[in-house]
Amino acid sequence: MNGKFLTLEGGEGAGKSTNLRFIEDWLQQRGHQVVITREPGGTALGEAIRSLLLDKQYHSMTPSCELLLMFAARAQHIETLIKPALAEGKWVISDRFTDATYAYQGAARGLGFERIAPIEDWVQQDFRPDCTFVFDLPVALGMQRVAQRGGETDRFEQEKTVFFEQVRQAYLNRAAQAPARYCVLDAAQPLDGVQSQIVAQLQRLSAV
Ligand code: Z5A
Repeated sequence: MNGKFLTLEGGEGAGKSTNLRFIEDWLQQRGHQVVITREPGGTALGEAIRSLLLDKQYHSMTPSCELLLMFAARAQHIETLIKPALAEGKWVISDRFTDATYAYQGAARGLGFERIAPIEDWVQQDFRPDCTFVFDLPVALGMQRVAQRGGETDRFEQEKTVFFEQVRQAYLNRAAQAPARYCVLDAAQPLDGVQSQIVAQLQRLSAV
């Protein structure tokens, strides 16, 4: 059995973490071996880099520093976790991957997609997800869900609405440019509605 690499993307509160487990269960029930991971993070080194990236004390971190830390964590993640798992025929599901870098650092931080593309090519060569789920919902609704969930905010969650509007638009633009790789979900729907959209796509993916 061949594994696939799936990534989950979207703004904050979009439901990625909630549906990661749903996807894992759905695939496991059909006999697939599944590895769940996240970015930034996924490895011991990557999780250490994640702590730096989310820590509010580094509010002066420059966009370039942020970008390079994302790719530093990703290089480790791809070589030591993602590719070995795929080589064993497992499905790998990552809560965020390089599309987040385009949306957050490229669009919202203003670095531009053209700065990111060569680094992506250098770190990943031609390695890309088989499918990227984009959990799309109005920014205000995502923020409301996060507020209802409670807990402490991280360095990114302190950004203003306009930042998250740019993130949302960047995801939609990227999905529109390469529709074969993306599955845009209406994440504003109740959970069962979101999950039936996911199942429709998983059925397509596991059939090929
Ligand atoms: N980042 C970056 O800048 N560049 C990069 O390259 C990468 C990442 C890889 C950490 O990501 C930060 O890193 C992230 C971008 C940046 N910062 N931000 N913002 P993260 O994924 O760890 O953090 P996050 O996106 O903020 O996660 P989140 O806010 O937890 O979102 P979520 O996982 O999509 O949401 P959730 O926890 O599944 O759901 C939120 C709540 O809504 C929860 O109470 C659910 O029960 C509820 N929920 C979920 N779905 C529904 C539906 N359908 N109806 C009603 N309620 C729902």
